[in-house]
Amino acid sequence: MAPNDSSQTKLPSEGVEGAIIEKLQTPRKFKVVLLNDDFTPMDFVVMILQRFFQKDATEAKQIMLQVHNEGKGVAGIYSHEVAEMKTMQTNQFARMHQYPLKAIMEPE
Ligand code: TYC
Repeated sequence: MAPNDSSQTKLPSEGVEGAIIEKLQTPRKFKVVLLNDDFTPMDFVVMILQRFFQKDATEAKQIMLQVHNEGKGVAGIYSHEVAEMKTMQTNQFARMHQYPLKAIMEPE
């Protein structure tokens, strides 16, 4: 074979190696999950969902009620960087208002 013959070289997207490379390069998504508590007012949670997660009033209320009734609910799904920012904004804003509301990140 000539030194530079690439006819047998697999492209990164081919074969097992390609599948592994593709998997390694796939950016993971993260859920921002709101947790229920007994003290944070419902309207405050709805406001958070509108302000930080761009939900309209109807969807924000649905998500809030799901958290209230089932213990947790997904506020949104984002890249790691964006999910981290929204989680921190939510927790900081809740703390600033002295409510125990907590947001956590979970791999999708
Ligand atoms: N359970 C709260 C109440 O009854 C409302 C609430 C909803 C709190 C969602 C937190 O993430 C939450 N006032």
